[in-house]
Amino acid sequence: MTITSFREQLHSGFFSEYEAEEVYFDSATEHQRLVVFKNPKFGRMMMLDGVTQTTEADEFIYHEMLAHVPILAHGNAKKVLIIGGGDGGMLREVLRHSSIEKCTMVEIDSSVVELSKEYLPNHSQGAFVDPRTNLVFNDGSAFAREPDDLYDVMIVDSTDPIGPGEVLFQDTFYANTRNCLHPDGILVTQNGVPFLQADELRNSLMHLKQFFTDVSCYLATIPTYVGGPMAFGWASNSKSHRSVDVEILTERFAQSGISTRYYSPEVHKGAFALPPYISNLTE
Ligand code: AG3
Repeated sequence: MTITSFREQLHSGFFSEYEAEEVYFDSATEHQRLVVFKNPKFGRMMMLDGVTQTTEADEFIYHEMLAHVPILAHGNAKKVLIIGGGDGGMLREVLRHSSIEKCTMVEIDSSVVELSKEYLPNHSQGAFVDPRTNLVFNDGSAFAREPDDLYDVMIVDSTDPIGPGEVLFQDTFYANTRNCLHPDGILVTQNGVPFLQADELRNSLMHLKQFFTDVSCYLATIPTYVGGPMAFGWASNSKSHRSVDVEILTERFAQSGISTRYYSPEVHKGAFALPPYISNLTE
């Protein structure tokens, strides 16, 4: 009996390979090769151009940490902008805050949204039909040049800097993120696994420092983004957002009424503690 499997192609020199009990979709979209299959450990999972994007089992870690950390650090966010995020998991977590009045999501590949609705419905859990959702199909870098509004929090839920996601790691895009944000807004970005992708983080933060006064990163460990903790870029012109006390976060979190499986005010604070091999990349 042959076992079907998919091998991740992200890093050179070693590979993660996932057994596929069932393959739901495997074809090229207008922008990339998209695969959805079921793995015995991680449940349904999606790969784009040979890179694991999201799995049913561990998506909560990534989505909770990219949504709740900036929203609760801000404390008064009403409008959130997501760049990418086609599976709808980020939209779901953002909209769990009843204080959010509008969430714009800008996805380049409409097939990712359509196929995620069909095969990964637990990611969006109805978020696409929430009246607060403003779904735009466009290139995130083009949108950031002329945004429709000013946002309190901007979340870059992108692929890695290869293929369609590459422009989202470049200087022009980072400069334009300021067009999208209120002066006290917060930008967070998916910035790879620094143990294996050190240059990616170093470059992103270096660019961001030209445009924001407070730039750093925070961490979370997501099992299928292999190689150690993942780094999320953090940029703001308001230093106080990164140093909010745990007591205040606890109050805001309780107020939100949200229950989480990874995020907690203590985890939020701790996520900004960086081991030297990572803090060196932020200097
Ligand atoms: N997109 C981020 C995938 C990054 C994978 N990178 C890596 N393993 N270095 C996730 C989309 C979820 N909404």
